[in-house]
Amino acid sequence: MAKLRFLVLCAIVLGVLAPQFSQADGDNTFAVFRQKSYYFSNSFKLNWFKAMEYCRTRGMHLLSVRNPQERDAVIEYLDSTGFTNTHNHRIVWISANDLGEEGEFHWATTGERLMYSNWAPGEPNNAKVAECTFEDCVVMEYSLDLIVLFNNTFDDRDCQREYHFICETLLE
Ligand SMILES: [Ca+2]
Ligand SMILES: [Ca+2]
Repeated sequence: MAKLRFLVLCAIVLGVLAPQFSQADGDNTFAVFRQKSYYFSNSFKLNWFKAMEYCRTRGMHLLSVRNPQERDAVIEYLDSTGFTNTHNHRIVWISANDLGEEGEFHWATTGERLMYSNWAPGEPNNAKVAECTFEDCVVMEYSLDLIVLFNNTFDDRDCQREYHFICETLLE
């Protein structure tokens, strides 16, 4: 009986401590902000399709940035990861694309048309990538380079190129 009580006590103590351990393990690529959870692939890059798949394997979705509030929230999250302090340049895949119809951008993970105009100057330009291949997937770009500044603006890019990416949980 004493042993059982000890086991129950251990289970309670572990249950209380577990969330603190998971926060303290240094994995700040996953965090909850403004009721959304985000995941930032800060250590590896994938093409747009594989980024979509990767997010789904985590039960999440590739990021959609549908308005200034969602943009602010994800910037706040990215700043909290420390990545901004150590990198002057950051490009991440987001779910916007015009794969279905040229020039008609939609958020893959919500199906909504892209209404938020956050394009970098001159974008989207549907640049030619190769014979019969043009830019159809969208990144959000941040750059402090002295020549060109990008303040988390959108740009269409070649879907096969590999970039970091952000997953999120969508609000109900
Ligand atoms: Ca295009
Ligand atoms: Ca472009």
